[in-house]
Amino acid sequence: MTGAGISAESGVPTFRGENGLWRRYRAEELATPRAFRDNPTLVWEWYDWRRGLIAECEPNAAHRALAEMETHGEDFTLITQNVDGLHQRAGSTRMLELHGSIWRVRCTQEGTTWDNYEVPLSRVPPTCDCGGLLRPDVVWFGESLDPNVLRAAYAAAERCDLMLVVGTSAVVPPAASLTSIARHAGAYLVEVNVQETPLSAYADEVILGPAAKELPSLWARLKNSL
Ligand code: BJW
Repeated sequence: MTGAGISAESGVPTFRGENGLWRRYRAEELATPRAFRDNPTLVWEWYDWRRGLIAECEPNAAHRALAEMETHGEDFTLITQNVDGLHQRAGSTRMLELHGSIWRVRCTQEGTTWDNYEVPLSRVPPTCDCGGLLRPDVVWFGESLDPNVLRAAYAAAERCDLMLVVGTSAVVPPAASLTSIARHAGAYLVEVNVQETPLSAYADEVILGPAAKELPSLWARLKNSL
């Protein structure tokens, strides 16, 4: 399971901590249905800016290590909280995007979704052919996750032998609960993070260091034992 920290070395800011500011704003201020209702232009300007920033970033060695891992395991699932699309660009396919994708839009009238890679957007806020306002197809604070995606993530957590938890502060529900589900089901839990988190106390191993360095060396060790 991955969080924003895995993309930090690609140049994508994380959400929390010292560098957790996205252009003057905190995610809690703009990643909400209320912020969108009050000022869709401001929210879209923020997303347009983030899309531009992410478009300039490349997947790093940690994304690539996970993409390689999936080609070796019989039952491998990559659960990511990230919306940046860097895992796919590194080659991952067996993945669940818990919080959606910044590269998908959803019509607020019709509920239809489609990919949109336009950077910068030609019109802010963007609208659908039906006239409805479009929104980013991401999960904002207080919104529900896609039940199918969440169900698949719970199932993967319940049956896993090994869970790697990489670059997440492990504080946002329900993603944070997946680690305890895996642990109670008997999985071996390894955390990779530059600092300790609430998860560290009950992880079987905590590897303190940057993901782009630690994950490839962990994978090299695992691969040798396969
Ligand atoms: C490195 C590193 C390096 C740095 N190497 N490590 C009312 C309240 C609550 C829930 C509901 C509600 N009404 C309805 C609900 C429903 C509920 C739900 O779905 N329930 C199901 C069971 C059906 N919905 C939710 O639970 C929503 N959650 C929610 O509202 O929570 C409230 C809450 C928040 C916090 C605390 C307590 C309560 C769904 C979650 C929606 C999350 N959305 C966001 C925005 C996505 C869209 C966007 O990006 O624009 O998702 S918030 C933000 O946090 C983003 C992230 O995916 C998520 C997690 O953050 P992450 O990835 O952990 O990043 P950081 O920055 O926190 O941490 C980075 C870590 O990396 C740090 O530890 C660093 O040390 C480390 N790091 N560099 C390794 N180089």
